[in-house]
Amino acid sequence: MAYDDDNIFAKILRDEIPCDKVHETEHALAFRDINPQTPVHVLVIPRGRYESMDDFSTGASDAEIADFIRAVGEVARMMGVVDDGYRILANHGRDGHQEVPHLHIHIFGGKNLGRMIKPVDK
Ligand code: DGP
Repeated sequence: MAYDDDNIFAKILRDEIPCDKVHETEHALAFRDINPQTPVHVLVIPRGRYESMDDFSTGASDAEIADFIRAVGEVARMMGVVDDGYRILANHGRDGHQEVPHLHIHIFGGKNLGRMIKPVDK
């Protein structure tokens, strides 16, 4: 599927809509989620036009991947959640309930997050 240049995170990257920025690097941008699920809820996105981990993992350069992953770790340190713990999560596609078609890693923290995934009916 072609990348949608009108998705909300593409607009944030182009400064067409505002965000509560917490960190930026050459290849990544981090900002607070508009609808936080936990006391700390930050999204880290690559600057490149990648829909999800699928095309990012195949199409991004080593420099983009390294910078992006390092940015995730740096944001967790900046948010002060390393000692108590945090969770990272990236949704892909329909079953993953991905809403915004631009790769984003959620960083959740600031409270006990419970177990990873609720059991669901098969
Ligand atoms: P996902 O289901 O993984 O695609 O989650 C998308 C997240 O993006 C969701 O937690 C809400 C957040 N979000 C959606 N629109 C905006 C926006 O305009 N600004 C910010 N900061 N976050 C947004």
